[in-house]
Amino acid sequence: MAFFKKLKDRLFKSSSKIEEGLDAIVEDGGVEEEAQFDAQAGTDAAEAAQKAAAEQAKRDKLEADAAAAAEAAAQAEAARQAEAAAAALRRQEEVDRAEAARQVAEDEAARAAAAAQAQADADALAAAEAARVAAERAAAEAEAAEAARQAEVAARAEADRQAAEQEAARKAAEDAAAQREAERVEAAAAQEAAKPGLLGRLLGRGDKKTVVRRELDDDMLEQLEELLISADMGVDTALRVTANMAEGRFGKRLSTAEIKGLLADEVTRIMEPVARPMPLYPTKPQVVLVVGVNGSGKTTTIGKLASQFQAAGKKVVIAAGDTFRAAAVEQLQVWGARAGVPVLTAPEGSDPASLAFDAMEQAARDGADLLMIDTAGRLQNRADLMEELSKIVRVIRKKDADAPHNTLLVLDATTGQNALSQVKTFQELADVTGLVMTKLDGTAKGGVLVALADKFGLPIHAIGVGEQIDDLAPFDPEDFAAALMGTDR
Ligand SMILES: Nc1nc2c(ncn2[C@@H]2O[C@H](COP(=O)(O)OP(=O)(O)O)[C@@H](O)[C@H]2O)c(=O)[nH]1
Ligand SMILES: [Mg+2]
Repeated sequence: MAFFKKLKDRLFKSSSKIEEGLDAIVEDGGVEEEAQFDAQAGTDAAEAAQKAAAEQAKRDKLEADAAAAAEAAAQAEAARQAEAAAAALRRQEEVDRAEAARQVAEDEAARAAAAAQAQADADALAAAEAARVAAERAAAEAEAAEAARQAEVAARAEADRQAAEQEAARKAAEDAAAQREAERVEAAAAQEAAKPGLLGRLLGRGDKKTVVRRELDDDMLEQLEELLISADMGVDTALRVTANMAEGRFGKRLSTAEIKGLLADEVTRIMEPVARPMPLYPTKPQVVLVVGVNGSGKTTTIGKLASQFQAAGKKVVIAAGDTFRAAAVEQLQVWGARAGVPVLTAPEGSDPASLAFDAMEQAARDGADLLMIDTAGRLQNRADLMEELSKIVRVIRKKDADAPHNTLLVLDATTGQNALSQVKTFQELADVTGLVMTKLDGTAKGGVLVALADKFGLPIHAIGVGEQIDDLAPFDPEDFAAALMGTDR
């Protein structure tokens, strides 16, 4: 994972040409859709969650509104019923009270009449008068009691009405607060959902509420082919990759993230069989001949490899076989010193084959595990170069009939499709057993490595991602495909 981070940061100058081009292709004729969760574009899950939150807030608000309305209706109904009950009670009490007064008056009158009867005639008038007075007083008393009761009922009703009013006001205030909160939540959710959309667009990533999808048709397929070709994948490989990716998907709508994932899968499938580290044999010394055009990175790669093998406990010897330039020898000596590995040199312009022979003897004497032989890469005169390489091979075979055990062809990723013709040429000059591709940090393309794997099937041992001693990495197809397509890992 640490390496992937480095690869992602360094490879293709941090952003591959393919990654940038894909967005443009999908947006050309693509339609913005509500983001739906899909396993390929993990970011869509966040979008869906945001959308769900906004919808939930909306639902919650509707529910709160409905509840508030129901509450208000229930309250009004309760108030109405209470009022009706109070009125009925008042009416009944009035009736009861009148009846009671009448009864009292009657009783009183009867008693007065009886008294009058008993006292005979004498008091008859007085008694009748007294009875009248008593009846009048009773009626007045009853009337006063009724007035007091009525006043009390009225006061109670007024108090109830005021309490109901206060409760209604409190409830209304509560409802308003609930409504404001619901609106705030909804607005926040909407804002939250809108924010990453804008950012997502700027970054060209999928973190948006909507996702652009384009229906896969011939036009789009052609654009994808062109994009892959422009990233040095070569026509044949680009056609194969896009055709495989499109199989069974015509007419389907695809997002950039989905296309990246599908293309990365295709690239991984092509690269997996060739991703193999340089094989190590028990033979001592194992002879590694390093070939490639001038400037491809042979000397640098030898330095990096020697350092790695040395660190892994192998005893390494280097032969500075590029005797054509004095600077090349000095450069290798610097690398040898960095890696802590002895470097055998010969005078400028001397025969590299005789240096190789001496190096075989010394490596055997030292009990070295590995002898790495640097070579010149002057392709200007192919016949000379071929003669030089075959002479080296002839000479070292006098010491070991199976040598060289590995012939590494070093290729420069920034030369693009040219790397394909270099493989053809060097396969004619030498028996190439594996590839190292350098300078993948120096290009935004890198598709040529896919084309190489697809066309030649030669093992890819390592990739160079910088000029420092630890800038040589084993080749990991999944990491490479992810970095090439811009998918996240
Ligand atoms: N950025 C980058 N530069 C590299 C890489 N490998 C080699 N170089 C540079 O490429 C140039 C040529 O490398 P050299 O090893 O001399 O190539 P040679 O002529 O094949 O031996 C040098 O300046 C190296 O520093 C790499 O992986 N990344
Ligand atoms: Mg060199």
